[in-house]
Amino acid sequence: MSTFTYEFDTPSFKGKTSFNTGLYINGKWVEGSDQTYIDVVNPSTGKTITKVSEATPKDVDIAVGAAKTAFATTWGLNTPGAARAKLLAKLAQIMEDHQQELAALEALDNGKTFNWAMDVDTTFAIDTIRYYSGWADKIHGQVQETDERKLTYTRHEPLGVVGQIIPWNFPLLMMSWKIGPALATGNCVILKPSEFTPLTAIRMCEFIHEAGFPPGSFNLLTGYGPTVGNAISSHMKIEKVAFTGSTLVGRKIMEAAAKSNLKDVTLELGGKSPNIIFDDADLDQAVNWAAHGIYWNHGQACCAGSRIFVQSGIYDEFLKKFTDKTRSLKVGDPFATDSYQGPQVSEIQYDRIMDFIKSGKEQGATVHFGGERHGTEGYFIQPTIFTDTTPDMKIVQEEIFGPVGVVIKFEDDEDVIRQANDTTYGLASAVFSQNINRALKTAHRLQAGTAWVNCVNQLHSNVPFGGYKQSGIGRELGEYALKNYTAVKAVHVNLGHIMD
Ligand code: TXE
Repeated sequence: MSTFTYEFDTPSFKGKTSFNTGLYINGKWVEGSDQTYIDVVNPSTGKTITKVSEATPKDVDIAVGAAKTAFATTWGLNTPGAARAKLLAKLAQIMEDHQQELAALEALDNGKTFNWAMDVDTTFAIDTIRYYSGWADKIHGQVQETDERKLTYTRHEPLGVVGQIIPWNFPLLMMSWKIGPALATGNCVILKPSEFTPLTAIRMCEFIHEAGFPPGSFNLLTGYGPTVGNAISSHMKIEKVAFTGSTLVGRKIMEAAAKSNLKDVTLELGGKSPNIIFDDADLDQAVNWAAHGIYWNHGQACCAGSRIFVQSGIYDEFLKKFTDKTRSLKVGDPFATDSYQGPQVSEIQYDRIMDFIKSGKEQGATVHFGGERHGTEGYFIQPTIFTDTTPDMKIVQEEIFGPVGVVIKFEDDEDVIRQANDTTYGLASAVFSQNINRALKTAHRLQAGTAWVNCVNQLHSNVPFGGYKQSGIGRELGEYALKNYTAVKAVHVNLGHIMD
């Protein structure tokens, strides 16, 4: 079994990490059954950091077997909620004890800045596990009044073995959003992280092991989508698959689920979120939030406010201030203490974004700022502003998933609501106005699972998150996510109803 050892000697963090890079199945670290490996690349340099085991469909079968045994013996309904709560709380504590190490791994593997990984990814991930620890002993059904000769009640039971497939933009955070509610409700998990960013998930296996989760209750398979991801989605003994990623793959997962055992599916997919700035907004605040909306996490956020609609009366002033703000954001080494933006996650994503920028230019939009590679090494892209767009352009319609925003002028409330809703996506939206009536009316009319008023990118463990339209199915976080991992059983007890 290979070990990954790395000495961080950076301005943000000094310290060492060392852990097994195998698959984690049935409480043990094992090699993939074909003994093949995946290269993990540092996006800041384009160089390979390490190799991790590659799982195969055969390993999915092995993990499902272990998970089913755990569900029938040591986990599921065999473990009281209070015991599950304790394990999750312990896991949160171990994560907190290693928070800097997790943040450093995230910065190394994903390219996000260490500061953001500390303030958002790791803090929020720990919070999410702790939040669901609190739910584990509060999963209860209802008693229904039917007839005095009957007792009727519901139980919210775990589904069994659930598959979870996550992306690379918030590796640890997406893992916590997935495993928190699944383990709290007593399901056994088979998780596949993105092949681009497996390191924090692998490190988490040691924490899960140390916390004392029974073997088979949590299993990690590092591998590729078309092989391992597809084997999970089409497995006959996996009762549910939860996915975060592209709309294209979301469709494939639903199809695989339908063609196999009709497993339950929840999807958190892409977005092209509108960020609406009315002429009565606090302009300086709107500028700062809008920059955060599109540039945060290098634009690699499904809820990124990538279509910035600005009312005509303030358009010129907004654009000037927004450009100044964009210029002030430092792009560079994720471990430098003053970096705001690191590299895009991979060469593939870098190429995809540069192709979008090219298409914007070819279709006649104006590159108002940026639009080029930053530096000569790694996958850095300048924060970019497009203006003079038309609604049919690719950069207006499609998710770019990079630090590229389009600024669009609008005339009045009706005009902007029509344009904002003119998309196949519906994940998030934002409205800036000092007029509360106008702000709330607009928020209510936007077709999106989240509406932010005078802010963007606000997420909390106890607030649901998910999409309208082709941005997904189901809600993560909060009490709502528990529904994704429980089946409702109605129990009817005869207390004296005599059958003649
Ligand atoms: O995502 P994929 P990619 C969007 C974003 C980005 C685009 C492509 O627009 O530019 O998707 O990114 C696994 N069966 N988002 O190609 O492929 C894969 O291994 C089962 C939005 O990297 O969707 C990984 O674990 N699984 C987004 C996961 O799916 C499969 C986050 C996500 O990868 C599979 C990421 C298959 N056939 C990208 N093929 C968000 N909503 O936050 C791949 N996978």
